[in-house]
Amino acid sequence: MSSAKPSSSNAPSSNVPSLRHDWMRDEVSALFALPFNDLLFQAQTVHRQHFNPNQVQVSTLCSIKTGACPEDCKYCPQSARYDTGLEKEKLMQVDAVIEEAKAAKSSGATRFCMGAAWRSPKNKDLPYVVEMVKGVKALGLETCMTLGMLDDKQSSELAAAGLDYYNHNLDTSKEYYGDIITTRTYDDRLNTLQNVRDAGMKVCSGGIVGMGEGEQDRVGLLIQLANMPAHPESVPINMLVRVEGTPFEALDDLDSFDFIRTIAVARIIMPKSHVRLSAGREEMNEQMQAMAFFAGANSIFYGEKLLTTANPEADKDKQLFKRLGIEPEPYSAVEDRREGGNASAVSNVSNGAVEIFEPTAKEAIQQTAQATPLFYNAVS
Ligand code: SAM
Ligand code: DTB
Ligand code: SF4
Repeated sequence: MSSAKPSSSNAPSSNVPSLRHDWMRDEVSALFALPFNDLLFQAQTVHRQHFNPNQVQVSTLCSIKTGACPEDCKYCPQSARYDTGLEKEKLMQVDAVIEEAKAAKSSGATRFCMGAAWRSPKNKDLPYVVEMVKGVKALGLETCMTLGMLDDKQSSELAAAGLDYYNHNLDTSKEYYGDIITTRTYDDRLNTLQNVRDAGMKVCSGGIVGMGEGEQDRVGLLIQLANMPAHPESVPINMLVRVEGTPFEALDDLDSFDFIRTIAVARIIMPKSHVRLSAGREEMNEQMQAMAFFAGANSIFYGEKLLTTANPEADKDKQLFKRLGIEPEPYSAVEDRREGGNASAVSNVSNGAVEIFEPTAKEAIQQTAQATPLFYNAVS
């Protein structure tokens, strides 16, 4: 096994297949149908060609505007159409958001994701949101927002403010979408993703597993994402959080292996994207989370709350990372991963051959200690 560091060379590797954007349904279905061990082995092999397998990117969520959303997404506790007992809240003050971001940074997050229960932002709200982006970015955090649908002007304004990522999930396949949401279309979603790309922001887009969809809907979702002209840099895979009062409160348990398979297939067909083990971790035991990391998940939401529902306690995640020898991904490692960017900075290229990246324990400790001391110190 090599202990080579990631090369800073720009030389392309002859052994790493180039990214594909022409995945066929049959091919992706065949990945889902692989024996579980074969699928995980393939996913882990691909993962090691592009990422340090022992690093996981750490993001913290903040709900900047909660509840009373006019949309009818059947999974969502924030829709005004369902009685979920949620207290609605107006748009947070900019200062309060910055305080939350400071706290997230000091507990080890490198990205701060701000979410609003809007169909789309109103132009009167945009100046406040822009100030939030600027303030959070000034703290040295990556910024992400999820505010609903954006037009081209709003996208450009957010990009100009310095917003790094925009989260906008496709949620499921085009075919199943109408069974989940009727107040907007799949094409509305795709249009916003196009506006985000055109404005030069990085795309965070994924979906939810466990909404009663079939395997072909998971295939359809992942093909939709992978066949975009550029893969989303971040692909959140959420396990449905069944919230009382929503139409999906009593759906059946999801088969854990189907969830892990979805992560593994996402890893294989979008090899350079961060795949996020997103909502639903509160319901997962540590073994399942470890399996998700093995399948190629390399990002999490960190902190006791997602937007309105529970997430594992920060200390629990620190302990889990420690037990698995996982370190938070340093901020520097998450830069410039866009397709066409310096992609080989994250794979290990030596004389055209791919080496599997496996840092020595000492290297791993040094990297982490430099990157996110607060996260690391708290568990040492
Ligand atoms: N309103 C904006 C929108 O829908 O794009 C942004 C906020 S919305 C809550 C962000 C994402 O959270 C949704 O696209 C969905 O994928 C995810 N989500 C919402 N409720 C969920 C639940 N109960 N379980 C899992 N994921 C959920
Ligand atoms: C994403 O894919 N999942 C996050 C984030 N993007 C915005 C949201 C999960 C929400 C889970 C339900 C809640 O806490 O309200
Ligand atoms: Fe509104 Fe977003 Fe929830 Fe849909 S997912 S109801 S758009 S907050």
